[in-house]
Amino acid sequence: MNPPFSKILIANRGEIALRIMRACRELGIKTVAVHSTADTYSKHVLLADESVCIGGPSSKDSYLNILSILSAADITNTDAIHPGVGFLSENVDFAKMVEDHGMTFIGPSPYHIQIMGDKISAKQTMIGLGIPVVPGTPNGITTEEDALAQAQLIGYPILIKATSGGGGKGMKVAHNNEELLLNMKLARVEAKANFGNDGIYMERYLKQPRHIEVQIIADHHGNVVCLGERDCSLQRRHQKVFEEAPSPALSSKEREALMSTVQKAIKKLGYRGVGTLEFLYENGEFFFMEMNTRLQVEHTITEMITGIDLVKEQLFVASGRPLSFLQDDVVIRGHAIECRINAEDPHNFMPSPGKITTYHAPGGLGVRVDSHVYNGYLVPPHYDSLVSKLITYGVDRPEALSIMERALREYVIDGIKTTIPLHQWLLSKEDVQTGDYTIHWLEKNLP
Ligand code: MV4
Repeated sequence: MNPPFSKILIANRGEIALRIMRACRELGIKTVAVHSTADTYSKHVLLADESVCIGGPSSKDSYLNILSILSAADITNTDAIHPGVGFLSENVDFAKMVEDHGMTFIGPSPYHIQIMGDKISAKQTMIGLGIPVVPGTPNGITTEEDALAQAQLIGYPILIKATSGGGGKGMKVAHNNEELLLNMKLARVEAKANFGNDGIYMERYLKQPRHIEVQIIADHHGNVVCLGERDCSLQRRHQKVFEEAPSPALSSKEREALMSTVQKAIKKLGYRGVGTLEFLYENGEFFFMEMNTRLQVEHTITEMITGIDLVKEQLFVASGRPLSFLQDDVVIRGHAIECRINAEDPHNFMPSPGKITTYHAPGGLGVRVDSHVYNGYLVPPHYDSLVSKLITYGVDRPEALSIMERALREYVIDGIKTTIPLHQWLLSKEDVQTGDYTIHWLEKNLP
């Protein structure tokens, strides 16, 4: 098969840059790494065919520096840019500029990134497509009178969210009118400070939901395939810690209904590329919250249970090639778990950058380690602290869990503190072993 591109630039760093590079190598695509001065000895730079230093350690000087990245793509003559996760991956202006420069942006159209970037237009779009959403204000809230009137319709408790938000920033709960008026002001200030936009909206606050997200992939020919769900409820301060697929909370009937609804909706949307729909799930009901228009860190567990290489397929669809499989070809088999291992103190979550003095990764059947670190690697202090994704796959959930316990025990990362002990503690808890947890479990149960 001909490679979908000759050469692509990967506008990212760390494990995800390496993950994308691996798919490129297997497909015969040449790779260009860009890096900051803090990442000169990073594995994604060492393994790329070419590399360009694009700026100083701070992300805004390098991985967020659009002009430097476009210049690097220009001088290396690349066909396409893969934005990875985070950084510029959901930046409409970047996607447009890449295309204006005659290259392919490996992601959805700027139009779809834009619609989903605004949480109100995302919800309205989903309502129009027949997806159930969290009950709330159909538009942003304007005046205090407007807010009070809409709050009566929704009913307390209410959650105030930022229109341009995501990641939980600027969210405030209100239990009554007084709290609503006060928290509206605070939410606006926080939204303005974080997103440069003080738009806010309200939703009914769900008290004990799970976070369940659905993976889709679509090509330029109208084919949309849903690849099942992931349960990402175990989070701390809106940072995912432990993810699993499929969700232990869903029956196969619920899963099939959800997948079919999502598949039909995304087909109507005319979306292309990979994407994830985030839902809250409570008492047997799903409520759409947000859509991520990019590859996600936890895409790996979907790959394990479907056998589909999401990055290769993402490259194929970006090049215009039709998907090589249809919905009926997708078989969800077995169970996969991902533990995110961060360079952090497992007790207080303080970052722990520094030199890795000893490194031994686990292996064996059912173990996958996606990591850019190695013996002697210096974890820089400037970026997020993810150092490794430890993924296990088993025929069923108990097997995936037991392989994870064994793999965590084998894993040696010395010289820095890591969250390996946190995961060992997590796996020892009965609620985790039985799958009985909501989005609040981790923060409530941390020692
Ligand atoms: C909610 C919610 C309860 N009710 N919306 C947090 C991040 C942002 N993307 C949405 N979030 C939430 N939205 C309603 N109407 C609870 C959360 C939430 C949460 C969601 C997923 C995973 C972890 C969470 C932790 C705290 C709050």
